[in-house]
Amino acid sequence: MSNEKIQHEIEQLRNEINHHNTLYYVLDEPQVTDQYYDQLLRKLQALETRSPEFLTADSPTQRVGAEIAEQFESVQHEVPMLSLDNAFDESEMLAFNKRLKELLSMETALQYSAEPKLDGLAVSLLYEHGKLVRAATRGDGRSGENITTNVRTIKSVPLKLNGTKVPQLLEVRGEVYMPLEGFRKLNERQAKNDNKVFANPRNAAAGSLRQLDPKITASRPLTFCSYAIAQCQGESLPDSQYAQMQLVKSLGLPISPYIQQLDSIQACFEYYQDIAAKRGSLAFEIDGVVFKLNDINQQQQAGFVSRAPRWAIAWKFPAQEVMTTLLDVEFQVGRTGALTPVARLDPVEVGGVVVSNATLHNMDEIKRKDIRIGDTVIVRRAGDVIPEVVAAVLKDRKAGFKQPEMPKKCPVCDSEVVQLEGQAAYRCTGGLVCAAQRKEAIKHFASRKAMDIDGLGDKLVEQLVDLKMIDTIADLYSLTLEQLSSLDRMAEKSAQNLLDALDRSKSTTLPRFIYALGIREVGEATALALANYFTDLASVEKSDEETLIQVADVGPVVAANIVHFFDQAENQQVIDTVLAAGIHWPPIEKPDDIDLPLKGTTYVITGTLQNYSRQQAAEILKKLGAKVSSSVSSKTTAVVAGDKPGSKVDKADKLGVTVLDEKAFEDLTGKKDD
Ligand code: I6G
Repeated sequence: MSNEKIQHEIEQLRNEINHHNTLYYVLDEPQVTDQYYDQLLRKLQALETRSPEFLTADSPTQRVGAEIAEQFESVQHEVPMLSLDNAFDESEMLAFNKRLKELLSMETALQYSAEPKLDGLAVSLLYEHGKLVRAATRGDGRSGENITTNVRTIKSVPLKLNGTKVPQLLEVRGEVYMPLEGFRKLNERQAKNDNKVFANPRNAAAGSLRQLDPKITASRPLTFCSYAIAQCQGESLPDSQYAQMQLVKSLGLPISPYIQQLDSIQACFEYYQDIAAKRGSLAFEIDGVVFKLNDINQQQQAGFVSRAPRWAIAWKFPAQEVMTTLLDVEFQVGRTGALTPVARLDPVEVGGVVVSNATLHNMDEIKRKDIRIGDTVIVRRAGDVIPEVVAAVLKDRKAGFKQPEMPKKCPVCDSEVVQLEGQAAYRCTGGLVCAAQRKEAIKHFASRKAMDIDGLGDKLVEQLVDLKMIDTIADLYSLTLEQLSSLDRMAEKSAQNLLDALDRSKSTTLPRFIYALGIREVGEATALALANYFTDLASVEKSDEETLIQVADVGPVVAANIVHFFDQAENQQVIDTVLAAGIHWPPIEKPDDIDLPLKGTTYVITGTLQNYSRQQAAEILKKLGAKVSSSVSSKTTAVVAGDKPGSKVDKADKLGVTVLDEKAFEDLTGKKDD
């Protein structure tokens, strides 16, 4: 290929990649698969490697710089980066609107532009002739830090602007933030590698952006949303906030998909309520709604006070994180006997709800966060999740504050508490002796996705167990109208309704029944897989671990839990009793044995694989129809061996059984299953 042709192809590829970036990050309308996009990027990379003379800084291959910075340089903001005034209720919003109307001598309603306030970090992006030349933090508003190398790694920030009407100079302000799903995955990864876990997405975004090594920033799921134009030269700007943001969008920069123009302060109230209602289901955290005068002339007329514009306001939501005192830590016993530390708090309002209890997850978390009784703690309640203690405020700590300790005896039944090897959880050994475990098991049995016993709620189960009317699920179906009617606040009609619901629940399905038994780590999907594999309960009950691990979703730990559950005489007795009460389900047809490529083969997996856990590798093989066994015999098709395989490979060699390395395993199964 001639040089000219190469250059042309490079340009075409860059344009195509930038186009797909806009479709993906700005318009939320991707038109190609990730694979196709990666292919384009690799092709471009190959051409640039072959012809480095055509490499430019705005190429989409040049997001991650190689250099690790020593520190961030300071940059002056030509236009100060201001903050926003806050409002906390309708009356403060009305006062804001009134102030503006007076200031502008307006009799008629003011028009506003509105959008959710993302909980991230304010960043300035400077484009010269369409190319990103500088990114900076807010800092003190007059000068911030130059974080260009890090911001270049954020894929939603275009390195080059789109279109024919690109201004000579454009400074856009916006928020860098971390979506919740990415935050959750990042924290999982951090905890697994014994690294710092972030308290919230905002801290995670801040920590990720302030990395001196841009490779670390690149590995973090950051994204960007524009909210204002600070400077523009060489092109004229539209005269409304809303239209300016549409222009920003047309240049390839992401803007809020929720932005709206509103015709009155009343419309602002409705918008706020609407966003507040959506808050829990958004993919990212927001901490309020920002309202701005839509008319840019009016903005200019209104001007600024000290460090904030008079023409904009952030109507904040109730805080999701507040401080309070940790009064005590108690231990709650769950269905499987696991003891969860629960914080008893000085009651405090979080996100609009009074909270007096919060989870501390487990003892490892308490140690990691170094939380002590008496501490001032930060409590967080986001969306529908259970309130949690995220951190202790160390400056308030007094000598003598002690870390809570796991009790040696169950607080409910006084049985011994043990920690199983290799597990973070501590468990009560009381089993069915423990009223807490029995209560939880019954609640689970009655729950919607299990036996769906309408009217048998948590409070009623607790009452029935406390009054010794029922001990286990076996007693549910012999409850009488007389017994139930004798309960506090239970009219005869409600008692009869509950008996009818119990009767209706007898007609169920095998997956529901298996799930309802509450076997440790057997969720709905596993229960369904067990039911489909075995087709009847008796076969599940008598199966061994070797057979159970053939079932999709079942690994050695779950298999051991299942065998252990059915080995308990008390569990068998409970099952027999409820079945005798008339629980039944329709028979399951065994699905036609589809001709899977590895049907009839048996594999053993040993050692440490680089790209898969043994469980993942087993799942891949099982999905292709193979059996997976834990021991090598002459019937074994092959042994898949990772690092440090041990005696299984020796045995395979002796028996003449094939041994596959990870590469051969991938060739056999097609690809990495992710
Ligand atoms: O901190 C901010 C968040 C969101 C803002 C802002 C915004 O608009 C949606 N707008 C301005 C003008 C300022 N700060 C100063």
